This record gives sequence, structure tokens and C-alpha cells, in this order.
Amino acid sequence: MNSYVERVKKTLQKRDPDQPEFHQAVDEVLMTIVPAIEAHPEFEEHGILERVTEPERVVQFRVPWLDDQGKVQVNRGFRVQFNSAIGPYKGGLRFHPSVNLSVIKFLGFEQIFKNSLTGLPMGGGKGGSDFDPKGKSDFEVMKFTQSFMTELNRHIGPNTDVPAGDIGVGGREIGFLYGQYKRIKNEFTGVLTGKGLEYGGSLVRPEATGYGLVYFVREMLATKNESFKGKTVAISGSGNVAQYATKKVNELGGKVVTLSDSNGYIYDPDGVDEEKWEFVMDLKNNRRGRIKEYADKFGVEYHADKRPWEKKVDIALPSATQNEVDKNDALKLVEHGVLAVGEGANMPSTPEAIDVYLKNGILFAPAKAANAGGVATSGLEMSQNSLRLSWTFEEVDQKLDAIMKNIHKEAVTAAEKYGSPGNYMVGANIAGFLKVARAMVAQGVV
Ligand code: NDP
Ligand code: 2IT
Repeated sequence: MNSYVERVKKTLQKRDPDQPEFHQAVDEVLMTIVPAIEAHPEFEEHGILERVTEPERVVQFRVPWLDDQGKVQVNRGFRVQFNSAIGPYKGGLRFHPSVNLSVIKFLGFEQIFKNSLTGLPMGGGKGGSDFDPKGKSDFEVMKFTQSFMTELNRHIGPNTDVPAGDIGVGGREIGFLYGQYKRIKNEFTGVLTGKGLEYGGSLVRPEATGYGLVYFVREMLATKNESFKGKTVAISGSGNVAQYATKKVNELGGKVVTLSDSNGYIYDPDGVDEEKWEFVMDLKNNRRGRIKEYADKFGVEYHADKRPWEKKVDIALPSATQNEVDKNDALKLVEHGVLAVGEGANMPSTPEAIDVYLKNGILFAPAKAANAGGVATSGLEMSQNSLRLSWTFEEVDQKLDAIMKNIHKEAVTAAEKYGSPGNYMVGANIAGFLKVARAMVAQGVV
């Protein structure tokens, strides 16, 4: 074990013993970048690891709002501005009852290296709230988001920090957030991404994370002369990432046999075809119902309180939330002969699950690389906002595809160079880290 890494890990544990998700994310990065740290002794001299693991700024605030009964509700808001070495802070907002500082710090930390991998000038940040959008009226969601932005606006800006969506924050929420920002600042600027097309959004941003995930896995499969054609695919979640991953898998000739939400999963051996996909889009984005309705409507299996990984599939794309694939799930996937796992969600696999993939020679696409298409296309939205023009769907999609191919290449090259050929986790972490570390060295101790 490298003594510098060990020392930094110990200090962090002592400082924030109550942040398990954050330590999990940091441990994965620190353990895998050791060869790069050893090849660059100047990083220790410049205190890069001490600095890169400490957010530049953490903002926590009260979000008071009135529900439809006129009762006062109070939620907690966060924005963690983690690292601005290579660009303005950039990263999503998550609205989910499980949100706390540990969760936002893990997401913000991962975002630094993911954004670096895209090749675009974006630093790392993340924010959100423990607000639960489930069961709230549109009006309540609007009142909450307006209150949230009433505080957040002073901390963000198109050249400072550019938030976007994540779990529980989609087109509806970004619209309300943008309206409130504009009203407070009297400025029409690209301060958020994931905006509607009518007010500065980019084509392909809604599709980008799911499409990018499938593009990345396609590249990874190609190294083994494999493809999506004729493969069965398990997807978890049924939100933004899962929806567009499903669409792209279908386009590439694969068959998506599972989708899920926090209540359970459906198993459809015939595949989620175009007609069923349209049903899911309406169910989740308009009616905001439960995935069980899919099973009722199309007469397929529904498994309450279970995860899809117990089914035999060729490819698994966890696209719901952190730690949703544990060691036993991974062992089941391996037992059933899974070929590849691609992470649509952030940190969906536990460290023990990742060990199982790697020991069994499963092609493993880690989140920072595999789901970077979303933020990459956010970067393209920022470019279009600055240029004050809009690119066509084909233009943006081609750029997204090229970025995912490039991330794949960078990960492969770094993994080989630093002694772990074929290990995309090592390759992505090192490639993402090196650019940030060099920029930090160049900018002095700040
Ligand atoms: P959505 O809110 O659109 O969908 C989230 C989906 O995951 C829902 O089906 C939800 O079910 C399920 N889910 C959420 N939390 C849990 C939980 N604790 N247990 C089980 N299921 C859960 O979010 P996205 O699709 O945007 O995000 C999904 C994942 O992808 C997240 O990890 C996010 O960080 C990551 N990601 C998203 C990007 C984006 O551009 N949107 C970019 C890169 C990564 P339910 O409705 O029951 O809560
Ligand atoms: O995790 C992520 O990369 C996102 N939720 C997207 C962030 C963004 O700024 O588009």
C-alpha cells in the first residue's frame, strides 16, 4: 500500500467518519491511481491528494416552502463545489429523501474525474435536497424548486457553477429552476443545462446519458468482437438513463428484458419494444406511476422488492442508484454467464461486486466513463449557449458518439500504460485524474 494514499485516507476517515458513500468513492479512486501517484512524485509535493479530496466549498441551506394545504415544510439544500481546476463547477442536482452531505460529496467527487474524461472544460460539483418529489403536485414541486433557487442563485452562474438534473430532477424541475434564476438575476444565461429546447436547451441532452452508456459498452464489446445484436440486457431503473439506454439497445438489435423502480422489477422475455417503451415514457414522465403497471398492462412477471440481477442476461446496465448491485447480485450475474456490466448510475456496484466482475473477467464499464455522455452533452449545451446558436440532432449525437469513443480509448490506453490492461476502472480513474492533477500543479497551491 502506498504510504501517501494511506495517510490521506486516514485523515479523511478521521475528519468525516459519518460519510460512508464519500469514503467509498474516494477509496476506489485512490486505490486505483497508485501507479500514477508513484510515477509523479511532484503530486505529493504539491499536496494534490489532500486538496482533491477536500471540496473547495460546501453550501448547505434551509429550503422552506408551503405545501398545498398551506402548511410550512422545510427541506435541506446542498451544493458542493468540489474542484474548479479545469473549468466552472459542473454537475447535477438530486432531489431524493436519501440525499445528505455524504451522498452529495461522493457524487461531486466522482464528477471531477468524469468531467475531466469528457475532454471538455468542466470542473466538478453536485447538489440537491432531501425533498421527495413522489406524491407532490406540480404546484408543490414548483414552490419547492423556487425556494431552493432563491438561495442557490447566489452561488452559481454560467462561468462559476452550472447545475443540471439527476435523480428526481428532470425537464420539469429544470424549467422551474431556470425561471426563478432568471427572475432573480434578470439575466438570460446558460446557468443550467438540461433546459427545454424553447429556452436554450440542446437536442440530445435528454437522450445523452443512456445513449452514451450504450455507445461506450458497444466500444467495449467490440474489443472482444462482440456487439449488442441478439443480446439480452437487464436494465435497472426506469427513469431518464434507463429509458434512453433501452431505446438505444433496441436500435442496436439487443433486447431489454428488465426495468425497475424502487418498488420492484418487471421481466419481459419478449423485450421492451417500441410500443412498450412509449408506454414506459408516458407512465414515468407524465403519469408518474409505478413500473408494476407495465406488468399489469402487458401480462409479464413482476417481482416486488427485488432487483433484476437474478435473471439470466448477457449484459447488465445498472441505471438506478448507488450500491444497487452487491456481491451476491454480481455472483448471480456471473453464474448466468454475463458478458459485460456497464454502469449508467453513479457507483451502482459495491466494491465487492466490482471484485467479482474483475476476478471473473467480465467486461466492466465504470460509471465515470460509461455515464459521462450526459455531462458531456451538458458541456455541448454550454458551448451552444455561449455561441448563441443550436446544433442539429445529428451534429450533437455525432459529437456525443465521438466523445464516448475517445473516453473508451483513453481508458484503454491509461490502463495499459499503468500496468492493468483491460481494467477500465483503473484506466478511467487515472486518465481523469491526471488532467486535473496537472492543472492543479500548474495553478499553484490554491
Ligand atoms: P430518474 O429520477 O429519472 O430515475 C431514477 C430511477 O431509479 C427511477 O426508476 C427510480 O425509481 C430509481 N431509483 C432511484 N433511487 C432508487 C433507490 N434508492 N432504490 C431503487 N431504485 C431507485 O434519475 P436518472 O435516470 O437521471 O438517474 C439514474 C442514475 O443515473 C443516478 O445514479 C444518477 O446519478 C445517474 N446519472 C444520471 C445522469 C443524467 O443525466 N440524468 C447522468 C449520469 C448519471 P423510483 O421512481 O421508484 O424512485
Ligand atoms: O451524474 C451526472 O453526470 C449527471 N447527473 C449529469 C450532470 C450534468 O451536469 O449534466
